[in-house]
Amino acid sequence: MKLKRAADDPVLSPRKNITWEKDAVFNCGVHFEDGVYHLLYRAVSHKKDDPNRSSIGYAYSKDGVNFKRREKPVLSPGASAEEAQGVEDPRITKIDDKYYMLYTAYDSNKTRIAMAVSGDLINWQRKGIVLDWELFGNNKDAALFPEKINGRYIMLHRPEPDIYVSSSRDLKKWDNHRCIMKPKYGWEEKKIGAGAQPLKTEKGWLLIYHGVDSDSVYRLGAALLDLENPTKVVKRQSAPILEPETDWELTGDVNNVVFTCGAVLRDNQLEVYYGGADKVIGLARADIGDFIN
Ligand code: BMA
Repeated sequence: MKLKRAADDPVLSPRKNITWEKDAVFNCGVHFEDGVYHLLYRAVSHKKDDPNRSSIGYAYSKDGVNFKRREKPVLSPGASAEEAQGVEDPRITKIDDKYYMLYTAYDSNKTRIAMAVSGDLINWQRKGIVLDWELFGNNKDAALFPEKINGRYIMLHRPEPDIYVSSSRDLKKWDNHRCIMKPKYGWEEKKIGAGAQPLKTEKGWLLIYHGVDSDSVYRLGAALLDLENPTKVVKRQSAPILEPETDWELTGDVNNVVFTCGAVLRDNQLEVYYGGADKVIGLARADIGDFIN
């Protein structure tokens, strides 16, 4: 499987007149429902003595390409000591009638996984840190599965350099921690991490993830996890499905990066929203038919 860019240009770029997102908009979670694409994206405003402080903004679209944005962020940094330096990389999952956002809480030293819950994707209630820092150290790249499996909620996360799965009865206490994927191919030699929220197919959970090579180039890859036992990797493609090629993927705030936090699957059409060089948001698509069969 290979992703094909929907256009030569990004679908979302920073709004220069909006302070909190004037310098970068990138890594976004996406949720598609009733004909509307909802994006929750990481936005950055650089200040000379305070670079790289992230908020999370909201955008929506009917065609998946032309987005309208809210004036204000839906989540701002600084609500707690853990989030003092930013809220980053949101991943969205709908379970029953609630939306869950897992995001990175950054305090300028440690990264932790945090959760927020919403009924409308705009008003979010913080639920705090998901796994104690003492358990895994720095952790991020977390995403929830859209349904319980064997009565338990399932979460992907990434203590460096591997992808883990943990489960929970109540979304509060997490256990059954299992490493499910380690770096394997040259392009993911340094580390891997979950990308988009897991997408259900009849052949397994489709996982679009990122891999980082020894030169810190970020690429995207694809794997399939067993439907009933998502700790089992059924398939993993050896070649990346997307790598930095366009100017806006090669050059930005962090060069040579394609990084996803969200994708939509409609029939066999996969639509991946991704950050280009930590600066803009691009869209690329693929037919997953050959990959899952
Ligand atoms: C990762 C995350 C992402 C970022 C990537 C490349 O560690 O912080 O938000 O896109 O690095 O800089």
